[in-house]
Amino acid sequence: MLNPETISASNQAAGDGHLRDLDALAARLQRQGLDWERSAALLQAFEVAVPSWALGTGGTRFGRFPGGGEPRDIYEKLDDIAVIHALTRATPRVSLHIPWDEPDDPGALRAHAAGLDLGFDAVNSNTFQDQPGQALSYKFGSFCHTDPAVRAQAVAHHLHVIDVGRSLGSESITVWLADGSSYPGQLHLRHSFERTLDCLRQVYAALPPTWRLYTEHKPYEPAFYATVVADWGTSLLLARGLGERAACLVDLGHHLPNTNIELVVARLIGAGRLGGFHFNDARYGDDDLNAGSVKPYQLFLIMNELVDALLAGVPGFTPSYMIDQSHNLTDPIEALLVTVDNLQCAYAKALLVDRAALAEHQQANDVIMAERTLREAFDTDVRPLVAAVRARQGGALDPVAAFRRSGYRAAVTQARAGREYVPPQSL
Ligand code: PSV
Ligand code: MN
Repeated sequence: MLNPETISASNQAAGDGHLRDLDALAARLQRQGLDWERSAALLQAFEVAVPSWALGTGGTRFGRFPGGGEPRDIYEKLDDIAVIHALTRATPRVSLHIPWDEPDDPGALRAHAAGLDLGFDAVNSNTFQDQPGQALSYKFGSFCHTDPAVRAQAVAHHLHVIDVGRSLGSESITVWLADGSSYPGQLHLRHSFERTLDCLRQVYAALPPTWRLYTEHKPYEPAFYATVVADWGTSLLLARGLGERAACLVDLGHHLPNTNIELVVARLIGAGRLGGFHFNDARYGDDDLNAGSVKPYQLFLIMNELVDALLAGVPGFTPSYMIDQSHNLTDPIEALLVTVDNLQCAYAKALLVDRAALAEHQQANDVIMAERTLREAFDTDVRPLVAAVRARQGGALDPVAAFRRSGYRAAVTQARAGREYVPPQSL
């Protein structure tokens, strides 16, 4: 665990400069007539779940370069997530991958998490790989498979994931399917979708009453010709075919180049089916880089849709925010700290959009002023506000600085020596 005194020492070191920056920002927002305290309160409510698979160094199919002190089991992963939560006060939940991080004793894991002030978000199933001892292979798909026995095995896996999630206190399951075909003719395009929907219906029927089911679309990889759940339209068809507690999960890396993701988000909100996010960023495809690192304006525009829906009170708008990243070159804890900060900054900027002015400019077809209203918020340096909101809750003004000051990585590098981190097979 992180020594809380490290955070206060780090905050003290940054204190003077921070207060001057904060005063300047507060004065500017006041001049603009923006409600600073309201934005701060909404920003404070912003939480994002950390994926259990992001704490060890990731890799590509070409190799992996491990770092020191990688967590060797799910307990140690939770310890690392607790550090991220202590520093940011924004990551109180963990999204677990089954079977990568399947607990031997879910009750014990839940207690360990509670002791760290953590809970569990969506559980993630995995029918995109074969596991040791598995009776039937997913080589040619899971829910879309032509063999009913494979489909039954995949459904049984999902019921098991729900069971594990239930004992951990999760309330949702995310289903990402690698199902699809790599060559024309390999799969019957309509029938493979129908088989997938049929399996999902069986999973949906087994959902506990308070649970939600999210389907996550992805255009290609590993299926290169036709993925069954390739896009948000298919994901929406599935959600509508299942029932009210099914919704669509948007992974920011799962779009073809130039896709207008904020428009996808707006459509799903409009349809009442935006389930949640896997935040990350990408230059080429499913790069799994830190959210906001490559396309910060896109992230802001997505947050703008979310804040717009929140403030408008769109019925049924309760998206789950999660991260899905792979940290190949950086310390995973530091990368996640940077990510959370980037998400908070983008969200804070979206909260500062003058929505009344924007609506007026849109109504008047004043393109210049409408765009300028968005840019005004995007160009505001909100870092002092974000830091202040974190520090108010006992977090760090500068989480990466506080983490480095804590010596945590060096300590776990010693403590975790001897037994190696076993990475999940890379995707
Ligand atoms: C698939 O690329 C994905 O985005 C899904 O969310 C998986 O669960 C995750 O990555 C695993 O790395
Ligand atoms: Mn994902």
